[in-house]
Amino acid sequence: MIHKSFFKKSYAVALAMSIIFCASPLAFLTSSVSNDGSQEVTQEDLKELAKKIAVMVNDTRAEHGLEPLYVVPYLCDCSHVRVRESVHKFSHYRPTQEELSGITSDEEKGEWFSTVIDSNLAPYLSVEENLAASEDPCTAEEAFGQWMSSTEGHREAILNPDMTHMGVAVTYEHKDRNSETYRKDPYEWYWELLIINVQKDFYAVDDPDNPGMKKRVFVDKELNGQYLPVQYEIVPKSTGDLSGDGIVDSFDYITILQYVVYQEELKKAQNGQPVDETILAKPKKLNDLQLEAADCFKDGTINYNDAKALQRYVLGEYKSLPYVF
Ligand SMILES: [Ca+2]
Repeated sequence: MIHKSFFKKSYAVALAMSIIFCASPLAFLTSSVSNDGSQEVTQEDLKELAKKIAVMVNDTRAEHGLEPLYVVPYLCDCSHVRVRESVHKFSHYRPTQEELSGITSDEEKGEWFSTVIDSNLAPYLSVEENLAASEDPCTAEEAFGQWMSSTEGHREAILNPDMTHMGVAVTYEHKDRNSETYRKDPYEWYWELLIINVQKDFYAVDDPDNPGMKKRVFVDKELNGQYLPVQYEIVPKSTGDLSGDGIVDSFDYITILQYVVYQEELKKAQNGQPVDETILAKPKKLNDLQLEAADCFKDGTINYNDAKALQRYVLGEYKSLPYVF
């Protein structure tokens, strides 16, 4: 039995807070503004903004040749807790009970933000937090742009190649324009991005170089409910069209083949059989729609037969997909 403490836990805390000053039209909300400046901001509006941030994170990572981060519902909940805390105390230290009840805030008092994550639910090796507060109005593009042009670790957190999963939350807190609070701190929009590097799963497999011996191989861990954010998603136009360009061709075949090869290798690892570690090191990620499109026999499983069916379709042997016997 290999002990978990094999991994050293580090808090790569991006002390990454930024204050954003924005002044562009509020084009992204369908909400109304009332006389006192307060807005009807719905949970849907806030979720939409959070999604935009998640998509921008992955678009930016893709531009830099990095793997996308999965969004995890649990991490989004953690992020939501943190973004609400930020309204009371804009800091990577969490507000104390006193501070939450409005008593003066001490910047360096309280627990680290990382305590918001239960490491049993999201076993992380490192965690980073980007915070932003902005005046009204502000768009997701501006909030994100501010992080990317920051020199205080925000950009590094987003472009950290080791990171694997994220949670995002946005909140709006109306402040009375005549209040002392508003004069001191005119921020009404708060943005929070949690990025973690999840500890990999490992399996003991037969070591072909040392007969009778086992060796450890590592594979990416899946967190409950994880998904690639929607606007990042490829939307297949038909069964077999994994790339979403409306054509079923050899590129789609290669994509499904890579996916199947990875899955087969993963199965071998789980069964303790010798594996090709170079394959396990690069998981092929498909979104739910792609998985549906990859199921060429519509039998609920995806394996070499589906890859073969797709190939036969590309070669003209099968006239249509899904293939019906
Ligand atoms: Ca295609």
